[in-house]
Amino acid sequence: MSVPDKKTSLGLLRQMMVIRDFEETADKLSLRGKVSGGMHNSSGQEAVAVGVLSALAPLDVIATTHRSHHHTLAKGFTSREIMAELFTRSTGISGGRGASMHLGDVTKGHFGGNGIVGAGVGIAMGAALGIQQKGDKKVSVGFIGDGGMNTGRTWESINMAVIWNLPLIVVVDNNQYAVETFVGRVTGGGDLAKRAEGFGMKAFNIDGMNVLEVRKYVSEARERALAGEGPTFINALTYRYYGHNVGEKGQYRTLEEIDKWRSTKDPIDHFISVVISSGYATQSQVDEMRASVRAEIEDAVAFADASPEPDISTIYDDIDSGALGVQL
Ligand SMILES: Cc1ncc(C[n+]2csc(CCOP(=O)(O)OP(=O)(O)O)c2C)c(N)n1
Ligand SMILES: [Mg+2]
Repeated sequence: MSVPDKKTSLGLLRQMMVIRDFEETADKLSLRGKVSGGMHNSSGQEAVAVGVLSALAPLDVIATTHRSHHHTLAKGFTSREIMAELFTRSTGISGGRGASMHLGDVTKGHFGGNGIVGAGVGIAMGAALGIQQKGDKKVSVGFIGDGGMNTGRTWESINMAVIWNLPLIVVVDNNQYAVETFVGRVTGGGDLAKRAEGFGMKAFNIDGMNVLEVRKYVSEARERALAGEGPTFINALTYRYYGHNVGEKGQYRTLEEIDKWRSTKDPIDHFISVVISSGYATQSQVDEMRASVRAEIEDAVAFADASPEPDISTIYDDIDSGALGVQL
């Protein structure tokens, strides 16, 4: 795997560190009641988010899931505006009206997270249809969890993307569990890429703990989509380090399993060794980077804490009353 230039590589590393620190900080704040409605921690899954988003152009579209802080940070939204949204403050990415599961900004190509398992691919497929009809030079990425792989809407959407040759990339952020259910127990045929191939699309099972591998497969998928060669399916194998949602006490996997993934496969540790062996940074420079990330997240928390709650008069902002057919 060829390593990108120094600036790009250090950017990838820093972005993964930002996600890890953001999540571990928000997790603790959630347990202290600061995060409205709880949250889903993506620690362990940084390479999927950063690999995908670093291969996209700024206005390419994403639609995501209930676990979306990492995708949203990697898309370029600030830790301040995302932390403020978790605190439901007016300075948040969704104006403080969405909280953790509804981060989004359609004007910047983020078609949102949502709490309906499997919905992200359908939303991204619709966006891809819009892109095709307008003739835009963009792609749409639908993130989905392994649990979402066994919902009907997902495959209906994939089928439409294939027959209409849409510029869609489906990325399975496959952390191997849907709440307490191991993916292998509920996935007929086992091999997700083969399943997608059966729908007539290019499909790959890849290492979702390796940021460069994710970036490479998504770059190639994007090139194909822009060349009019249609959708691609990418199943990125990764692992979540914490419970399904904050506070969950998992009894469905062993501590040894978690420790094995963390100690041998961690995406940040792995990429630090790549950056150091490429001569792009010394260990002490990596430590400095970590300290600057810590300062950034502390600043985000202070910003969120100091921000006001949204005014009640904004409650219907960003809701399309025409689409709902009602007067708001
Ligand atoms: C349609 C639907 N069914 C069930 C649920 C309840 N639910 C919430 S998260 C989840 C598991 C999702 O697992 P996965 O797709 O692997 O995503 P992950 O949580 O691992 O990121 C379930 C079943 C839901 N929110 N929506
Ligand atoms: Mg999962």
